[in-house]
Amino acid sequence: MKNGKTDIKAVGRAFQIYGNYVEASEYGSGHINDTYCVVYNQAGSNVRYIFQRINKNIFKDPVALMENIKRVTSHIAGKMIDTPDMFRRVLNLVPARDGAPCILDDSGNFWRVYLFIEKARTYDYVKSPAQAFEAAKAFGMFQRMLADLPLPPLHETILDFHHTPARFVAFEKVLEADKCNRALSVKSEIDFALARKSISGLLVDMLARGALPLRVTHNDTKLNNVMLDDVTGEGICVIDLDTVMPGLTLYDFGDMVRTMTCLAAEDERDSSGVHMNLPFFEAIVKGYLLNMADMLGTSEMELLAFSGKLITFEIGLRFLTDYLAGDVYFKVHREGHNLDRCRRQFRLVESIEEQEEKMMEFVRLSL
Ligand code: ADP
Ligand code: GN1
Ligand code: MG
Repeated sequence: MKNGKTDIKAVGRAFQIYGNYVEASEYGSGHINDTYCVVYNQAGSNVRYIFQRINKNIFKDPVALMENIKRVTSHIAGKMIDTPDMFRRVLNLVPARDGAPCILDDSGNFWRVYLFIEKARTYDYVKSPAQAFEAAKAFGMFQRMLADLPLPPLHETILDFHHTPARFVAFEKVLEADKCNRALSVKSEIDFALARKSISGLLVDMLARGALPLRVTHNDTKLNNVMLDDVTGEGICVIDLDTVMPGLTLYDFGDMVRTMTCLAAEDERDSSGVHMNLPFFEAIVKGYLLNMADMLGTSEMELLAFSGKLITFEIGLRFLTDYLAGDVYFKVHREGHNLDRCRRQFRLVESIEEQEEKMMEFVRLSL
């Protein structure tokens, strides 16, 4: 496929892939990288691979990022040596011809290749509490397996990624500049954000005074970053490892609440279906705690419900910030896309606010 300047076949030649190139197509619904499904014929069978062009505007040091991914995937693979389908349970990097985990093409873009995980898929919105349970269990297991990752700490691939107060400052800056003249038309969203500024710092302040531990976390635990088996529905592989780095477990748990308790898509325009559904929350708590209960401290447990509200607010704020800035960060596919996403997150924040007590009660009963 030659898509503009993208010659996927030439990219593939730089990796240790056997067989004849067949075809390539854009793949998935991620907001950041460019992902392709690429097919090779290997001695009569078609075999799929995932090719990804790393977004260099967002990831300033792709080499450090790939070093993280290599360490994380090797560590997990090391724990699965005897697991029959281990190649479906952890991402497998295909090395470049020179053995490196990625290549730099002539246009200055970094590419990596993964084995395609077959007979499993990701979902853009949640369908049942059972599915939420499976996804949360997989993310919990992922964190558990990384708890003993040897030092040194992983590289911070995006600085202050889940520093909600820093996200608030970024929002205030673009609001002040209002370079696309959009602020007037989104006054109610801006007011919504300003009214909740006070919750922004709660988790990072606790971290700063040692009341919450820094751990190895995924930092992008949305539903479509975990692959569920087509037959059993089991969460088999956590993917999208660009932001695995030191972080707070609560932001990981919170993003599950954001993406696995609401039946509406992340960019749903019709707000009538945007609710936090308690049975889904309960399923996430159960699934996550199955692998993490003995590792979490009391403060982490007590803030599980709050974390869902905070990150839903943070991501909504990031979508609003990007809308005001002129859609420069997240991929958009229609006019007002970031604004739709923001509204959907903020509506979910309200729904969580209405039910936070009940959510906390459930967590307490689970202890
Ligand atoms: P982004 O950072 O842009 O979100 P992801 O790494 O999440 O990119 O990949 C985008 C999508 O591609 C995923 O949601 C998933 O559906 C699919 N995908 C990614 N890696 C694999 C893989 N190894 N096997 C099969 N599908 C994959
Ligand atoms: C982005 O890469 P993707 O689409 O899985 C973003 C996350 C947001 C998410 C919102 C590196 O995730 O932080 O929560 O969109 N990733 C980055 O859907 O910014
Ligand atoms: Mg993704």
